[in-house]
Amino acid sequence: MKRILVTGAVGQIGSELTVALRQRYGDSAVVASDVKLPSDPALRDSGPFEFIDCLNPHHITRAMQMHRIDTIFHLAALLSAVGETRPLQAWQLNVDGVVNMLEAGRQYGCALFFPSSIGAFGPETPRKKTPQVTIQRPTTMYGVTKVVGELLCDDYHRRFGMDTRGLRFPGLISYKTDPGGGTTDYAVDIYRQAIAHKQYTCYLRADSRLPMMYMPDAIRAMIELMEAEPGKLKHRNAYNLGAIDFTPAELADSIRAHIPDFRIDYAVDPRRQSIADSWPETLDDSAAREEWRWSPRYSLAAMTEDMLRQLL
Ligand code: AKB
Repeated sequence: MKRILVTGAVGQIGSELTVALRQRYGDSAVVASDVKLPSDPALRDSGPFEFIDCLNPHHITRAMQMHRIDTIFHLAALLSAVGETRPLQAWQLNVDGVVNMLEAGRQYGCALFFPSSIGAFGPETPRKKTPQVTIQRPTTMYGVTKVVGELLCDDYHRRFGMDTRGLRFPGLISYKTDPGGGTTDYAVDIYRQAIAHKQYTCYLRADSRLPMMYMPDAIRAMIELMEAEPGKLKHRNAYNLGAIDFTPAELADSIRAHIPDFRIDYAVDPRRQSIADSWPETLDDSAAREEWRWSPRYSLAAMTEDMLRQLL
């Protein structure tokens, strides 16, 4: 990785990944891109920015040529809950956008990272210790687009030898940038509300167990996967990525260890609950552990301690 392009760089993952990549490879080597300008000075002032709408191939090829890009982190996408309210837009951005990036990457000889998700699984998938290779029949448009993205990345690797790699992310938790329109977003909101009001009303049931991950682990996973020796990667698109799993009740308990009078109430949103009910509870990530030595660092207690310290 010498000249890197990050799409969706202003989003939840992109804003932290871009800064981490700049620290590792040099500020000028990492081009941030999005359809909105960055406001966070750490991102805005640390390196180049290009306006790229991933649905416009001219925007992409112009930036690829100008910056002689060799690696793409394609993060621009719509998340699950918002994807259910705007399914056509989710298909366009999440599938047509990937096709455009793959085509540009193929033409310019780039490696490409694709973020899949636990949303690529569905109600027929085994929910506990979900295997790496298993039934993938999601019941959300978001999930459909993630399965298509995984398959497209496989196809470009098989057909053109393109170096495509991907991860199936669990719910991601960070204190820097809020997620937007996901089913797992409660696990970010809860910390802010705990600090501001000592109370949070959760839209998922108390016992809804989902796989989750603290953002520093997710950023490290992306960089480690893209730096891994290609010959060792059998699955490529896309690796199950495990770290922690918890229910809203367990997350509230971990917050109570620091804010004893924190209270959680429940007002279940049937739309987001039914998405959560169709996703895995825990993941088998042995392929990632074996093929590129994945190992998460943050437990629930360590994440909660850090989140509260950073937000206070
Ligand atoms: C979402 O909730 O849509 C995302 C995801 C798990 O892919 N956080």
